[in-house]
Amino acid sequence: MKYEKGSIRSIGDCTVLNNGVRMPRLGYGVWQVENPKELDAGVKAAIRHGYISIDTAFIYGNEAGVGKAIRESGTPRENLFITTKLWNDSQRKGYDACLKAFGKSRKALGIDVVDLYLIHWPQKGKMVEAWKALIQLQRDGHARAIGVCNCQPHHLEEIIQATGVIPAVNQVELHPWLSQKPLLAYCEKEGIQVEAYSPLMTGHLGEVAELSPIAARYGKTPAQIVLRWDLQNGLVVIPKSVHEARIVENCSIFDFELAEADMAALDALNRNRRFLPDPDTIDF
Ligand code: 1BO
Repeated sequence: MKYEKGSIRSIGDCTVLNNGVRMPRLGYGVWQVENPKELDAGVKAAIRHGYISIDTAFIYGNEAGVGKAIRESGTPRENLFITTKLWNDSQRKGYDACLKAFGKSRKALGIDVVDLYLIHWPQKGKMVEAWKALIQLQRDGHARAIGVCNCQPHHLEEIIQATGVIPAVNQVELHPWLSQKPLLAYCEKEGIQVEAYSPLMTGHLGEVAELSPIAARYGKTPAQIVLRWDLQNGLVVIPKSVHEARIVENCSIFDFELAEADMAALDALNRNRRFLPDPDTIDF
């Protein structure tokens, strides 16, 4: 999706997925938030500061905590956008196990309908059956939108060719050192929304020296520059932090716009460097 100058001005701004569902462009990610008190405080702070979208997964072990925090937040469920993900062992066990795994996640979250359900990692030879299960979940009204994570074009081709159903979202590791431009071009052509996880490079952002002068010129932090770069690249992005000040910092990105030259400068930082495993060589 091409960025239109002047667009994306508020935390409530959404992208429209390929099935018409609206998904907030900024979300709050809870990967590695294992401490229940930090999770509770983090989710509630995020909602208090205007985040609408919360991204969890079965494997994070915190779906129940997310569910509790959103119920206690006072924000009506229908005003929030909740994503969770199918873990690999269920995918490997096949179609019925995938349906069962979804039931478990939904129960843990304590919600009837999941806004977005994603296959967490491609598992060789197993993804088509899992994708069929997700299609059924969506047809039955249990998930408003369905998608995948960590997919390269060949993974996407496999499930699209087998089912004719195009994922709404592909959530991938994406940051200045891994800009995934060929994947973005493929997804744009197919109408798949790309969602960036680990946008702040799992704590390595400070190593990107080029960001500081750009941040100083805008009166922003390097993290805010990167998150704004994601938005202007047409991405959905889900930064994580358990610190309220950081949660606020990460959503204070709607009052400025990166110039084209700065977008290009960030695009040029790519090193094809992953901090997470390569989906084509994972062994879990
Ligand atoms: C193993 C989990 C990676 C981020 O979702």
